[in-house]
Amino acid sequence: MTERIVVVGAALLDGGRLLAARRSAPPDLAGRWELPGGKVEPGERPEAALVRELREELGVDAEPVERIPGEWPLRDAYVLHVWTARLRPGSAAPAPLEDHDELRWLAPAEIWDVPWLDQDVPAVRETLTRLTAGRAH
Ligand code: DCM
Repeated sequence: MTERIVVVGAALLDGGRLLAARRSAPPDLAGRWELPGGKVEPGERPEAALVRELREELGVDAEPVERIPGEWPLRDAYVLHVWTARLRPGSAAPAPLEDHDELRWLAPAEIWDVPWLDQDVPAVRETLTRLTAGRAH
């Protein structure tokens, strides 16, 4: 059986806005926007992977809040899981340190202003539902 590799993505929320990150690589994904994150390493808990990836990619100190129900297939054996997350007090502001060349905090009315990766769209839609219901901040 092919091993399934989980990629964790973060719906990072602050003040009712969602962080979107524009990929700079690889060429077929560059220019599209995603929920930042990356691959869970062998033996690593997904929540720990999320915190690690956000530190590496954005320089922030974040904490996972809750899993968005569902999973979405990526290329090969990868599958995307998404958590909402927030910045811990005292965290630096996010910066595009690797993988991304632009970041935007999107208010609910702006969520669809950027071309998201297709596979991220269902999780973004679910996050928007939570934001507008006032259940995630
Ligand atoms: N990926 C994705 N959506 C995300 C995060 C990652 O589709 N929100 C994909 C892009 C890569 C793979 O997962 O094909 C691994 O991501 P990375 O290169 O960031 O480790």
